[in-house]
Amino acid sequence: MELGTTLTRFLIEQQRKSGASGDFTGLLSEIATAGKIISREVNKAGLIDLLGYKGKKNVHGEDVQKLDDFANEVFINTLSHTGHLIGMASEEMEGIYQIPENSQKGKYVFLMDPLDGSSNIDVNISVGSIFSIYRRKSTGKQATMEDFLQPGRNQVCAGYLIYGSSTMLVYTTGQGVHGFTLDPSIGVFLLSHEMITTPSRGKIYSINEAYDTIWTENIGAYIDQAKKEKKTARYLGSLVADFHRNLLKGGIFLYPADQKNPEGKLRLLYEAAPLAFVVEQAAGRASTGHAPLLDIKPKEIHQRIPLIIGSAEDVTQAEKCCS
Ligand code: AHM
Ligand code: MG
Repeated sequence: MELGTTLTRFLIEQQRKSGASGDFTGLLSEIATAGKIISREVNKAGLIDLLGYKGKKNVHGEDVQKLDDFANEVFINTLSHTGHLIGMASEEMEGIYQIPENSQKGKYVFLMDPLDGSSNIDVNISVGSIFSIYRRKSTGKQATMEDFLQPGRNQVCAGYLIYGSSTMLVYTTGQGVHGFTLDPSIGVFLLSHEMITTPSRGKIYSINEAYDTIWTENIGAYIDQAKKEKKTARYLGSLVADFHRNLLKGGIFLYPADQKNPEGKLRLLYEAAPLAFVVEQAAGRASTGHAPLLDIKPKEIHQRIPLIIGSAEDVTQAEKCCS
């Protein structure tokens, strides 16, 4: 479709072509709305001392929410009334959020990391929101754990918003990966990247090398190979930004297990699985080092997992160092 097409028109066209019910059109439109609201607040974060964030008081002496709590609430308020969801889960909430009694319910569950990398906001580094949608398994009046504890392979939609030098929405419903850039002058997402494919081999490796003495896998062997191949290191410590750059340019991102975090640091359901679905749809790969990430059946909603993700050949090479 023509670059510059609005997200709304793109979604309607996709719905028409696939004969779908319109659930995703509704959900993705509201995800885009949430993204615009969060983007607006993230952009104001430089005024931190004036407006006061992070649970502090603002200049008017009012309590102000942390931005990640704010983002969480924005997604809940925006999506819980769409009629498409039965429940939600978030990195910011301990348990499941049930769609309220008085709201219409639907057949999907929504999972999110509402504001990943939020410690980077104060220093003006890009951050993002990651989301994932599954069809529910249970049939009762409320969502159950079973609805959320599904392998990533069952995702029906996943993506992220990146709040960077521009704000972008990148998503997949299993028919390729599409990217939209927010035109702030009209407040509309426009198609900027249709059918993203990631190079099969990249120049970039992204890892927090400060932990090399405590990695539990032989990731060091892979990093040595990467250096011999004259790859270059890029690591922001903001997953969405590191992932997005590597997706477009080609590269590999690794957050392995270490002695401090024997399961790794990143969350399977809110971070790893959604990005794994995106990367596979873009012809890349995602792995735990031992198994395809999307095959992992979660045991609990906040489970952590080691993540190796990016260009297909690079991920395969890194996996060999774990075997
Ligand atoms: P968060 O969910 O507390 O924001 O932490 C996740 C972030 C990711 O964005 C990033 O990839 C990772 O933590 C960086 O961790 P480290 O500082 O250990 O390298
Ligand atoms: Mg996070």
